[in-house]
Amino acid sequence: LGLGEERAKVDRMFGLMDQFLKNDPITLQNDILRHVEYTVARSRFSFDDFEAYQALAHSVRDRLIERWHDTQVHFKRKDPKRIYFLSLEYLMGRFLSNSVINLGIRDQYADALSQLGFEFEVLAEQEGDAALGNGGLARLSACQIDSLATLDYPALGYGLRYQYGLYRQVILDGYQHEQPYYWLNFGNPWEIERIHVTYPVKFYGTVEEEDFNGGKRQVWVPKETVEAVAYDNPIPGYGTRNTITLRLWAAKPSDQNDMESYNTGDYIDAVVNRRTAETISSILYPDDRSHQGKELRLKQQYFFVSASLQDIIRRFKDAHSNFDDFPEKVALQLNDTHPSLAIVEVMRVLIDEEHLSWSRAWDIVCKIFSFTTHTVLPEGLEKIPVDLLESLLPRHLQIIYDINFNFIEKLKKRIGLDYDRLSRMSIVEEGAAKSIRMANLSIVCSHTVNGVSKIHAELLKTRVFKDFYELWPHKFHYKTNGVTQRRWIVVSNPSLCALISKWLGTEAWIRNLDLLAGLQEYATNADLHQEWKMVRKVNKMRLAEYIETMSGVKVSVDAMFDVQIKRIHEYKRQFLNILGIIHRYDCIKNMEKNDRRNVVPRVCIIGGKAAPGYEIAKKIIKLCHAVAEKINNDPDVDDLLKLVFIPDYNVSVAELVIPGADLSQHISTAGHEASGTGSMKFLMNGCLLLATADGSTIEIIEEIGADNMFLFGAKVNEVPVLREKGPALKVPLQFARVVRMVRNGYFGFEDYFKSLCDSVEVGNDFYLLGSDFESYLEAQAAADMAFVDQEKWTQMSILSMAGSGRFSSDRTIEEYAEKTWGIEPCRCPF
Ligand code: F58
Repeated sequence: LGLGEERAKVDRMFGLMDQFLKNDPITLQNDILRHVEYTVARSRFSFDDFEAYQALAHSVRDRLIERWHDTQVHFKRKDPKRIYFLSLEYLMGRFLSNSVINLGIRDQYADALSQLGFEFEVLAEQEGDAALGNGGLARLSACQIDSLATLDYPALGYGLRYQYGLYRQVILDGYQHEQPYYWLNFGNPWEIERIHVTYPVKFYGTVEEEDFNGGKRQVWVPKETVEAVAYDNPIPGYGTRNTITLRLWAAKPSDQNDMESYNTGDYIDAVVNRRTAETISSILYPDDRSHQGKELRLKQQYFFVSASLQDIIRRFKDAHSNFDDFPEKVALQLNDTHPSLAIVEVMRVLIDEEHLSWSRAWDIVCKIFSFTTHTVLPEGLEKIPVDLLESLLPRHLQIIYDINFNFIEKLKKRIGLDYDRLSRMSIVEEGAAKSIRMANLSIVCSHTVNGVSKIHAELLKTRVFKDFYELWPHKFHYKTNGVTQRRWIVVSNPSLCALISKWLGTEAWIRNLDLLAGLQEYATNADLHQEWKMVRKVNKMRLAEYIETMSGVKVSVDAMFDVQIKRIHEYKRQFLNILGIIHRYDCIKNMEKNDRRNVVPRVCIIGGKAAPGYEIAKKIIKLCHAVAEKINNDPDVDDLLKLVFIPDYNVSVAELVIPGADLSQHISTAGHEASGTGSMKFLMNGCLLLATADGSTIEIIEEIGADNMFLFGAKVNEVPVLREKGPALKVPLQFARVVRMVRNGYFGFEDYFKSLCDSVEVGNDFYLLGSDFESYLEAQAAADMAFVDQEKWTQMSILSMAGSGRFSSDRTIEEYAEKTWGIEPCRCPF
């Protein structure tokens, strides 16, 4: 469009804005009641909280849809280069509060509801979490999608619409049990089913050779087809009209399979078989530790990749006819290796379906993919057994072999016949069970490999992907993770949000977190201190109430709330935390009554899920309960020490716990946590950190200074040296004592805890709990000392929050956009 025409069109749209939904209390109330009556189909004179929530959600959704349509129309007209974010996991949590806050209509809704006799907060509690992921990687995707929308980037997130989200953790007698989380049971008002956006996804079959243009070519003759149906979740940005799409695919049976079945006449079997198609997108793999060489998992990955790419290519072809333009319009981000079959699928589509030459297709592939890895451990890297791939995706296996052949041939020319190195770098791992190394495939075919923190990038370059770094140093980068302040302050801590805006005199920090630094100058201001403590106290009271409801334990809000919430893992060292608590308990027990007056009261809070098959992690949960049982019922310690385990930790539990924490623990063995993002959420809520120099903590130290946190433990480079020492490693007496208490049955269940105790015995203590124990206790003692001086503590707390600006996912996404994806904002004009 010419400039004049553009202007005219925008003016006309402005004129039409009269027709957009209004946000005054009367309109909102009418809308909610209309949805009660016509969408929820309840009488508007009689409906309960859940029905009110459903109606409320639908009225918010209407407003989301308006903006979402405008955004899609705008993107289509502008045709900018888009970023397609491919992730098999998203931990979105609840949508309601986040949506109304990003739309800027939370207060209007709260008013409208109160006039109807409902409280916004109470209705918000009715919503179940969208838990379509395991841990940090999945929550990071959710934060990044919020930033992509807020910063007006032309982005689309793709994922899978699992019917069973992350399992529910139920604790019985202190043991974890997993219950299926069929989260769609109560309907999902936040998604829009696109029955007309469907694509066939094919599996199995054979590769045949056929004549083509006077030569030969390979064609895949697949055997089974499943239909992918799009479910769109509008994601609103904050302070912008832009509302982008999170498109999740669900598997449905395809009519294309049915001809044969009818011929056999076995109608019932045919219909029953159709249902197996749906299993592809039915369940989220619950392991956050290792990759499973299972057929269903591979099917999920390809189903996701194939549907997303058909969608992306269709959109490209709507406006372009030459694939050489593809890299100008499309950037594909691989969130870990889980979607990396996309690389192979693009090659297949371009060569087999679009009839491009190998070299043209390869040229395109090398320009469009960027890959981010979220792990440190070589054993965390995904491998797919060749025999699985051969039966499910035979043509893809051929293409992988061809990519590898070309790569190895080139590599030989660069490095000569160093067979050890060649075999380490090969995409194909030879051996009894041949497999495909998905990380190697991703590195070879991506233009950029990103780590998620500074130290992570160092470890990638010097250890995990050393060979590749030496070959292609230019490919390796890092973008330190961040989290969205919209969810982690504005939604979850409204009173802190109001305080920050008041003291900064602006709400601009919600889109530019660096502005928090403006609070540094008030770090010793007495008025701010008073307001700060009030806010913190209210949040602690809310958390104390929750603890009492969940565990029956009454806790004092004057105690220090000390929190460790994250997936349970040996490397995250929840066991170290529990052994520290046992030590504290033991010390109190052995004190003179008078001395107990000097003890700083603590409420230790632990929460997190263990992967269903991860025995040691499950034992850690049981130990936590066994120790809690003893301590919480011991009149000797009374309010000086309490231990509570918060069951079924998820995003909405985190929203409640984080604002109420005084101290939080991020205590992985150095060199194991790629980044860690929980620490950033605590930091921006003014919680102090007790941490090892691992992952993003190292950069947090750069921002807020070591004086404002409690650091301990071996450094990354010391860890291998300590491990080398093996049985000669020095371990403090207190450590041996507390482990012995567990081993000897002081907390009961000695047989059950035996293997847990064995895992930290000298010579066996891979995660170095013993050698870090002394400095851990020192850091804990320093935290106690600081807590006694409440003014000092408050100052540290303000400085923590004020120094958290760098850890906004907005900063991370801007770095990706500029340095990796080459995309520009594309803002809706009104
Ligand atoms: C996490 N990885 C990292 N993986 O552990 C954490 O340090 C980092 O902050 C976060 O990513 C975001 O970058 C992680 O959560 C998984 O959950 C995988 C899921 C699939 C199986 C293997 C683990």
